[in-house]
Amino acid sequence: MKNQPSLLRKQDIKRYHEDGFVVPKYKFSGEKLQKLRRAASDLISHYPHIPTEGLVSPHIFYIGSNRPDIHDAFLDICKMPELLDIVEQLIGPDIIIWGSRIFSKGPKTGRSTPWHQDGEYWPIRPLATATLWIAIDDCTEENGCLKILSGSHRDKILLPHESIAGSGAALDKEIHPDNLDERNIISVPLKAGEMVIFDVFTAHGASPNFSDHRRAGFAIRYMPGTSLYDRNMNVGSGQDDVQTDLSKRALFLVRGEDKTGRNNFTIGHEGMLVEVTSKT
Ligand SMILES: O=C(O)CCC(=O)C(=O)O
Repeated sequence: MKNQPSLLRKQDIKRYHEDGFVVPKYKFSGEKLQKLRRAASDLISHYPHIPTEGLVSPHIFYIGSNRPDIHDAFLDICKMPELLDIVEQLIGPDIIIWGSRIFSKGPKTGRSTPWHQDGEYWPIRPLATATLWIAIDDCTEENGCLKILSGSHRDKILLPHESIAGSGAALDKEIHPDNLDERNIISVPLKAGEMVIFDVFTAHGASPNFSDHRRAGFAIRYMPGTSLYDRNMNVGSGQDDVQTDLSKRALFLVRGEDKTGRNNFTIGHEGMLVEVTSKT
């Protein structure tokens, strides 16, 4: 992993651990950014019935699709050594890709992402994951860039979440505003190709897209091989409108080993059923 251009500096690693997130110097440009943009626009145009804030784990083949190439392109991106080098510095040498998602919010129509901690939704114990979120478009305050509650990961506790099912937001639960200290909220505007990495306990959200410009990002979920993806935990999809079965999610061991010896790497690799229950 020596001399990779993406390596985080000492102060970046410190920032991630202290604040719960970091924007690295490394960014996608040229062919890599083109590849991500092409894959995202192919995905969005090939699945017009799926709400664009909820294109779940496109790195896994969608059952019934005739475009495996789109899903392969996303898997290639998730496995890029530059990204794995960054993640290794934060979660250690044993790395499992277990999820990803395109969050694309159309001009004037893109929905809010309620304040939440990802750990509230995920069947991983001990809870651990670094999400690497890559901007596909320029993300600004106006089009709904990510907002992060700095330091909210530190105690490794999940704040109470309330159901907002049926509200039309991109997720179905939110942290009550009383639990969010506004002084610690930081907006994270990014240029296309830039990225932010945040911890599974870091509270975050985003406003609706009020602008004339799309705001799309690709989130990749990397968990350490010291955690178990627990297929017996009964968790919902976290969304009103798109359902997938998290107990059948495919896992990809991309570096090191499964230290738990209990993660299952065969389930789900034939493809994933993505069901749209309503379009809000
Ligand atoms: O892109 C967004 O609006 C939300 C992203 C998010 O919640 C996540 O990646 O966990």
